[in-house]
Amino acid sequence: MSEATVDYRPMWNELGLNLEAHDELLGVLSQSYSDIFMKQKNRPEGMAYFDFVMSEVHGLRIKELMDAKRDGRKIIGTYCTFVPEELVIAVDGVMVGLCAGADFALEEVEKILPRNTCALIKSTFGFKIGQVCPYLEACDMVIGENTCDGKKKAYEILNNLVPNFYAMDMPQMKTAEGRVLLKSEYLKLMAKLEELSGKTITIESLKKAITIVNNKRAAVQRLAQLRHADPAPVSGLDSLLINQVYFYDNPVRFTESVNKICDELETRITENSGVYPTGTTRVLLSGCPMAVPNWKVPSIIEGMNAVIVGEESCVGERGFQGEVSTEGETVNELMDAIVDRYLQIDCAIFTPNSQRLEHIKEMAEKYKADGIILYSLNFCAPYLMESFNIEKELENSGIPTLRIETDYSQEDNGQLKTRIEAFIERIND
Ligand code: BJ8
Repeated sequence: MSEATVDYRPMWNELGLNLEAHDELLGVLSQSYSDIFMKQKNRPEGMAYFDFVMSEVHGLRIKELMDAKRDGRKIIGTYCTFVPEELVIAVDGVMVGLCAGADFALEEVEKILPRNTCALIKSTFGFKIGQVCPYLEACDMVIGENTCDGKKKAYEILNNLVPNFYAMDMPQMKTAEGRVLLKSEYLKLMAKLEELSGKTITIESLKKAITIVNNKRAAVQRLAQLRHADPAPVSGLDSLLINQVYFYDNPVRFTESVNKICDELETRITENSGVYPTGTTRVLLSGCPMAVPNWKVPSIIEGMNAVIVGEESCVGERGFQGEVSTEGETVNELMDAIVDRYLQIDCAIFTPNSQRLEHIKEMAEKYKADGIILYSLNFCAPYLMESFNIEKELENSGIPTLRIETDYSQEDNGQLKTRIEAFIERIND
């Protein structure tokens, strides 16, 4: 997305990218980034860092990953917030999120996956088949988790396309047996990471890694809390962007940059200044994760003089809540602490998943949301199924709620705009 002065093409070539297709992708991303983000008014100064990261997301950050590889560090790609970054950092590895938020090579993808697969999975395949994702190509190991049926079965196919693919099983229920399964999967993953890196995880390396990730989570949680203010000190779009960068950036540098912008937002709150006027309609978004560059629905909402005040999503509070205790005296005790924290993630793949509804209600209250938009990708059975009951429960509690179902195309823009506009009018009546 950059108007890069450095020529990264030799590096992209070395990674085996299709340079022509990659240029095309960067062109589209660059345009939508400037249309959606750079046109916002009164952005916090601290957003300059995240604009820079995005401008170099396929450039400087990839160079950093390649430098790390040359230093013998391993790059681990993931598709889910259930993969503990703590374990990767504890073997001095670098973890990167691989979920993609744009359609690519759709025609080719639909030759190997059913059409009625969610956009997030199709996009993963499109970026691989089209050879346009330098993160994926830089990975020494790619971890796929058995969460929803779509991912689970798609990974059987991805396994043939990606070298060093590692499948991780997942429980479906948060029972004692589910906990045992998750712990045993985390122990297997730990052993695999040790084997791959040639490093042994020690109590010291694991404690240090836990602290790094706890600090990163604490920073994004701090940002989330500041969004309770009216006027909102930062837009939902910029907050989402920070939450998306969470998955790509160097964790320590990211944490510092988020804390820096939080300092600025605190000053804004003290001065009663914000990005939108006081009393602007406040919306909470809840549902499927939004990976870069999936900004479609947030930009529609904020284009209608409403502000998004929180994301109940894995690219948001669902993914970042809770910290891992560093209290243990052995690696095994710390592994228990990791399992305890991760088992709190209220993803819709779990049954029952009543915790999620409670969390949505809590967030609505904490961030003073006037209404909630339940966002699901087409064909995402877990989130679509849950959305009916959640809508009913929220409406019964007096919280206006809108259920939407969409994908990564722009074809339903008009319809979404009409429905979201009507919803905002309903809230304001
Ligand atoms: S912990 S939300 S990151 S699984 S949209 S692929 S659910 S059909 S992404 Fe997720 Fe981990 Fe859960 Fe979070 Fe399937 Fe739905 Fe597609 Fe989805």
